[in-house]
Amino acid sequence: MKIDVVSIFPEYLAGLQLSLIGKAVDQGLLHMNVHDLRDFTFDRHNTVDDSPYGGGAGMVMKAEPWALALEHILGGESLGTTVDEQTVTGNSVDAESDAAVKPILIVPSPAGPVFNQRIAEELSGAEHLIFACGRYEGIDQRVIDWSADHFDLRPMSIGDYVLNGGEVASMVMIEAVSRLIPGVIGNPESLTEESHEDGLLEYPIYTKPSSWRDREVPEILLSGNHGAIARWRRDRRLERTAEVRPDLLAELPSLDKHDRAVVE
Ligand code: 6GU
Repeated sequence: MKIDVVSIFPEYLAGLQLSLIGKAVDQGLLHMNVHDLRDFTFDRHNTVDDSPYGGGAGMVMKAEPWALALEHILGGESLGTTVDEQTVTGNSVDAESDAAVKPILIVPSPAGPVFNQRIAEELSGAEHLIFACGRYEGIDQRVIDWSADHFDLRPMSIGDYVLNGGEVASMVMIEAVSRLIPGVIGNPESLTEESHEDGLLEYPIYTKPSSWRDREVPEILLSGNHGAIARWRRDRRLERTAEVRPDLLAELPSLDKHDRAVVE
């Protein structure tokens, strides 16, 4: 997968070179490029913002630097990307077709639909993601509208609160997406029993010692009875989800009799 990020604070994204994502880049599983929006300005002060038409507080990011930055990224697009190379974008186009697929342009914004694990899974199948990190009050709407002709445009929020810019939100989404790319996480089994993977929160976990400051590990986990352990873990997931995220339970496909007895 190729990921491009455009920001006026490219140093923000340096953290992505650490840990698992940095390793995925080193291994060639992920190609990441961070671009400085100011490199696409030509005045003495590298101006990227101006006051809003119609008045109001704050500043608006100018359209032209964004268009030039995005065109620069498109210029590096390999020709002949085919639909069947981009597997999970939801496009139902004939797999034989070699019509080029538009790169996905994610515009972090508290005004977008809320990012979640389903969207992370969908995006993890894409060939090329671009994150346009806005600052100030946002980006001139005309370059957003223009971009829809060239990109699969995805405004995206990471939750119902306000950040100062799209950088941290982009890092959140990049981490959630890239860890789902095959090979990025060493043991793929660790992806299967996580919170949000199947709509339930995860079960509590323990390691040695079995007794710590008079607190014992639940006895069943020491029993070696794998069936009973699996049932216990599912019960704890159901309990925890019912307690802290009843909204998630409501979205699950119907529970069986045992599951229902646990959450009621
Ligand atoms: Cl994606 N951007 C900003 N600036 N604030 C946010 C957000 C994104 N998601 C929640 N709040």
